[in-house]
Amino acid sequence: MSEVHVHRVKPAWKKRALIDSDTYEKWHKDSIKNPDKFWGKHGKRIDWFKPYTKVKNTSFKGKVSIKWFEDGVTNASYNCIDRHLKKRGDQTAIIWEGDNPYDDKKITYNELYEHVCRLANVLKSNGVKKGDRVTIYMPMIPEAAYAMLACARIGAIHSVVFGGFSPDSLAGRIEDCKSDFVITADEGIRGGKKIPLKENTDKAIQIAEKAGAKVRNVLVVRRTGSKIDWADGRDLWYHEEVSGAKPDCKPEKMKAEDPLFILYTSGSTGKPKGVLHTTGGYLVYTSMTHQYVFDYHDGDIYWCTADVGWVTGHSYIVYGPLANGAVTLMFEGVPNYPDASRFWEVIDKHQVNIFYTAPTAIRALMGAGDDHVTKTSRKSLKLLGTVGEPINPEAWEWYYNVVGDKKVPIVDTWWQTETGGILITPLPGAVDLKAGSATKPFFGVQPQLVDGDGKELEGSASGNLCILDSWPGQMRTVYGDHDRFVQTYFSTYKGKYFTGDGCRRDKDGYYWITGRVDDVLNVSGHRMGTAEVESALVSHDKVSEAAVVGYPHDIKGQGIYCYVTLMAGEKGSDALKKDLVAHVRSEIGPIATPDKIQFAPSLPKTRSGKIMRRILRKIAEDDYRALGDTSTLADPAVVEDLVENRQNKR
Ligand code: 6R9
Repeated sequence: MSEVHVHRVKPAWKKRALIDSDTYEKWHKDSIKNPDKFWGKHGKRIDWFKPYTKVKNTSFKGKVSIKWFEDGVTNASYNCIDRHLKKRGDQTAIIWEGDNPYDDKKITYNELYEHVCRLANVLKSNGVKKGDRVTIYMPMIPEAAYAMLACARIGAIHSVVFGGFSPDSLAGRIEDCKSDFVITADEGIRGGKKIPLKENTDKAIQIAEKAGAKVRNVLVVRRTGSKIDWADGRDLWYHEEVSGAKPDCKPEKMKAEDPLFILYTSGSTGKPKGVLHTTGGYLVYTSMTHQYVFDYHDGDIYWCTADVGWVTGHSYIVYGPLANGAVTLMFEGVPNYPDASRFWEVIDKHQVNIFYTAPTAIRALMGAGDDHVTKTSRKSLKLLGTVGEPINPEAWEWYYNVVGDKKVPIVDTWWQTETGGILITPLPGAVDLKAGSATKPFFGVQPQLVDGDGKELEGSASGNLCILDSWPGQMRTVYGDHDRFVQTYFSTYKGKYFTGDGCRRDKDGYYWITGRVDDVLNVSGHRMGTAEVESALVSHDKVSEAAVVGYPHDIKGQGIYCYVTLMAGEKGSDALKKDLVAHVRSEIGPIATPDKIQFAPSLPKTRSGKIMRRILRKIAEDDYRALGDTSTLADPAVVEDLVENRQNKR
């Protein structure tokens, strides 16, 4: 193993930091010893219409039940907007930077209030009630944030679907949560390319309605002004509706455990799960992590480059920052448009202090050459962050040395859609950094490493990462399927939350996430089940069977490698490969684009018919000399053909 590079906390970071190392140690200890007392105190960081008297009521055993602040009453939209108006009504809440570098605008908290209230009234007047599910399929424009907050304001549950998902994927999500109201835009625009969101929505509704769903209204933001089809009576123009709506709307009284949103995410089996987050605990946890992890000070300009279609956008573009009265930057575009300097130019343009992005973007920009970075100033930067996948030490050092000019700390934040907020991360004034390590648990978080049998591993060790007890931001259930929640997260290691990640703990107690140990791929930080890609492939006429595995990819982290067995009589060809790639893109979306397709006469299986993925992974990695025990294969000869025709020959 290469030598680990330690970056000690610099005096300048310590000076600015909200939390020093003694405070970190003390608070962490207190939070574990007496969670009721710790969170009872920190729960007050948000405003409550009715204060809670109960704090923690959680169990990871049996039926699993997670409740925080359960008798408190609050509202997320109120906390993100109204409570700031007196002090910072005229302060910028959202800086919007368009895809086109000449396109930008600022929205103050007063303006945010009016936009959100008008939209909330539009939802209400069109029959959306507390508890209803509203699907949001939007580009990265302020209206996406207004839509989320308007739902929160009236107690509707939003389900944001990433704009890069296909009509089929959107349909599945509309069906699953029985959502009858969709908010979208005519088109999105990213990197100069248009994305037909309304057309996709029309197709999705057609698919969903065939399966018995019913969508009453589609509210359409005019983004590009291109011509779109229109369903009279169903489709509504956003600008027309809000212009006639009242600019005030009372926030609904929400119990702490009333649902705030559903966000679909991929697991190792079956269809994407509707991860359900609730109101009080989520807001306490996201606002607290946003403040302390990013060391957010009043007046800082904060930029998270994620899309609101992912959990990072929910927690660290919208809810966490706005609950803290922060200035949050929302970017419509991509890192390399018009060119690879874009991120750094936006940092200079808006004087960004805190910048949070994904390793895949860092690696891609590192590949574009240092000039793109060094020609910009970046003097405003005070902190850098990463999220989404393990960051390799080389990329970490480049981010530190070149982007941060060796001056600012990097927080490598490990967390998941399910965790709601950051669980393992350095605090910049408290924890020495090691390139490639997410370092230490946040307050209230108790990681544990276990072996395959669930036995606890102590000291420095590698194993499967579990979390022993609940924290306020944790998901509460899989929407409509609590058994699946229990089964997925609490049954592998009874009584513990299993993350699905592998992890190493070093002698200093630092955590190093090594990636998923289940059948979940992480491609450019996007989560995807191998099973989803397989079922997309198998839905093609000419495919009889498919097995999908990940392999190491320089930029994407993981690439998608597909083994495809064709129907009898079909022949593999480059044209068919292209067709299969197009098919998967249309079934799931461009994020699932296969990198390699190998036609396989048959797949290696055990005698009981299970595909031996271990072998397929090895072959995809071109590591076929170490296939291990193949004696349990039903037909060992299958492997020879696979090795012979492998697509990643070095
Ligand atoms: C927030 C988010 C979760 C999975 C997670 C892990 C990987 C996220 C990471 C990281 C190493 C980090 N992951 N952050 N791995 N270091 N700092 O990404 O949520 O889309 O649900 O993905 O991403 O494998 O289990 P989500």
